[in-house]
Amino acid sequence: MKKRILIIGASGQIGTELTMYLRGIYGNHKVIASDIREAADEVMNSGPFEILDTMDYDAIQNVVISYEITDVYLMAAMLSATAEKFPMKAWNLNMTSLFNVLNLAKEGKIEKIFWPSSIAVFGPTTPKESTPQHTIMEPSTVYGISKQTGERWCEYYNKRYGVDVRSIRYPGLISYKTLPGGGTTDYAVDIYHKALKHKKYICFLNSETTLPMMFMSDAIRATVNIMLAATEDVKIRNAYNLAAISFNPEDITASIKKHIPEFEISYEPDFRQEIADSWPQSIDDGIARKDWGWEHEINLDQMTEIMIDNLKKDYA
Ligand code: AKB
Repeated sequence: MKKRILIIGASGQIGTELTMYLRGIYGNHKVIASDIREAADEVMNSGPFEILDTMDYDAIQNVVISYEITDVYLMAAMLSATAEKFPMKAWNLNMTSLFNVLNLAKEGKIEKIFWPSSIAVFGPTTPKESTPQHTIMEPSTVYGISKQTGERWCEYYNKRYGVDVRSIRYPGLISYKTLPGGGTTDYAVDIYHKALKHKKYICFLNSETTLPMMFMSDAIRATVNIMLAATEDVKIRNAYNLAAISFNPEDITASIKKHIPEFEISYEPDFRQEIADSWPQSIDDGIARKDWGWEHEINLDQMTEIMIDNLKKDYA
């Protein structure tokens, strides 16, 4: 099967690990990494890399044609906290990049798209516990509005033009390889670095802020599995709810203390508290489990062990 993949946003938190995972499946030269800036060494040194601005339709089209790309994973986006500071920039980036790849598919230049949505599509009026797939969606953040609008356009391009676009609503993602940037859930990565480095962490969310989260290996498997699923099994063409674990800063602190007993957390909530308070605490992902067999693997304590094992050498 002729498959050639372009990852846009390969320098980011998800893009870095997704590139390496896909290169492991399809071969290094079948997976073209791209970003507006250079990526991690393992990405740069293991296969093709292109500097690419996701806002530039012609530049994306040139890469698609010259490498005979079939599938695009569009991972470039401005996340929730940064988007509140730069609303128009976030809207332009998040929407233009999506239209660029949707239109390439509409014109028959690529076959399949993965585009990430987020739990940010939900808002303060959404049921907070076990948030259903189909429910009230009144996002109150710039990022959430862009993701919800993006979902509507994905479904529209699928129904109207037959574009094979697939999407999931990522919860907060935790990884040790690349730092996240500009998200509200980023504390759950930063806390491990600070626990190892200073044995202390000042959290920008309060102790009771429970949010849906997931370890990166689960998120990467979900991403690749929805792209591998038979077309008829991907019944939802806006974005699937996806869940693994839910925890608050107190829960993650207790988990870290099992390895670093002297670790201490204190709280100084900032503007990100309001964003977090508008999001669900847990997600019902039963439809993703039924339609294309989604299953998560990593729980909170397992995640803590993996994070600490992999980061401790950086702070020894
Ligand atoms: C963010 O915090 O903005 C992201 C997200 C939940 O989509 N991690």
